[in-house]
Amino acid sequence: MKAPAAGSPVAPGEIVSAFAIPGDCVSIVPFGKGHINDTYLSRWRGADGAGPAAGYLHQRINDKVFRRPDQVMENIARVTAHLAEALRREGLGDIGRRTLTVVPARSGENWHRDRAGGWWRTYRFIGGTRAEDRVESSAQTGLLGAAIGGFQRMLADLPPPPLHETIPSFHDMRYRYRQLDGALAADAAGRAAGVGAELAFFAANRERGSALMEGLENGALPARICHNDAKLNNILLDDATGEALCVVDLDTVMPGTALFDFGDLVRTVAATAAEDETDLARITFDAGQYRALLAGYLSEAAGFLVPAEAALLAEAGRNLAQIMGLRFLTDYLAGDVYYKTERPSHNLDRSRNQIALIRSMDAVWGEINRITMEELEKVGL
Ligand code: ADP
Ligand code: GN1
Ligand code: MG
Repeated sequence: MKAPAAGSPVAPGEIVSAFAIPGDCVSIVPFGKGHINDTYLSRWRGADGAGPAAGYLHQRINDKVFRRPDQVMENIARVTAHLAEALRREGLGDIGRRTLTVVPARSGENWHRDRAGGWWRTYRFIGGTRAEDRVESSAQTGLLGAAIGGFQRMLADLPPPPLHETIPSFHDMRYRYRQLDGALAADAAGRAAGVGAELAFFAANRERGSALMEGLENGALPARICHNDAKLNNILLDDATGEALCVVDLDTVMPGTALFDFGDLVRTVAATAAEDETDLARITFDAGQYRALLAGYLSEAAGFLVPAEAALLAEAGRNLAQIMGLRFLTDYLAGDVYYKTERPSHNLDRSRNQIALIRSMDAVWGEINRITMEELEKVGL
């Protein structure tokens, strides 16, 4: 077989046999809407050809984003084993659908490198589920909060050593502002002239965005293992019940503040439109959803949150929306080098969307605080 040209990616069909999967591969198709990795679903039939074909999910890990994919996989192997053990202890059935299962490569590693140097991993595909960009019903919302609260709770006793920091300074607002400054100065895609209003918004809000990181740095907020990408479409919903079933996309599980995860949930679940909705009039903050989400989160997290964390719960959603808005704008200025995009304005649309959401939260800030106090009081915090 001819070696691929430098930089050209190896197709998934070529790597699936490197993983310890029984039977014959009958199909491979691109899958999902993640912004970072290349994801494929394969189907396999056993030797007798009987029964439904088993599914596996293969991902080419984005090694521009994750500089040490081996460390990412070391983290994920530890985290998934620990979660499976915790779920077993809690007597929950169907563990293989409630947490990811890594399928090792035949080499014994939990990753495989292709002949072009690409990094691959495989999970069991969790069938009968879907990932959504918008919450479907308020009945779902509390369970989404509980899924992330439970994820944090179950990982609180992960034994040492600490997890690798797979992306340094990931939610550090000041670092994200410096990246925006750099992208603006370079103006690599010649787009700076068109983003004056967005730059003005972020400049005006530069200071208030630092509360979470400052709390982590001065020790007021405890460092906990958290997901760090706890948005709605990283939680699989059960097709049969619509309930939150499994938290996926574990690449960024590492120490942070629990508020990063709650904030990511708030900006994606309590928003009335998807993250890339372009009709800004449709993007508002839904206070009822926020209350249900918070109540669900607290049903798991009230037992471990300290008062300093409780005091910043209301701030978390605004904060994470600000980080995302900044990062989308930075990538737009840089020429769409980080996130996957479907149109030239996609990152700008996403940034404007997050700004609209922050504005909508600001408009009901008093109500957000009141709801937060009421829900905290109910759980004695
Ligand atoms: P990215 O890092 O690019 O966002 P994800 O790990 O989030 O990639 O995977 C992309 C999508 O694939 C997820 O949003 C989810 O819809 C789906 N997915 C991920 N892992 C599984 C799995 N084991 N079973 C079923 N669906 C999955
Ligand atoms: C990326 O991989 P995905 O699509 O689940 C990003 C998150 C952003 C998110 C915005 C490693 O998440 O930080 O919040 O896009 N992940 C990484 O949708 O940068
Ligand atoms: Mg994802």
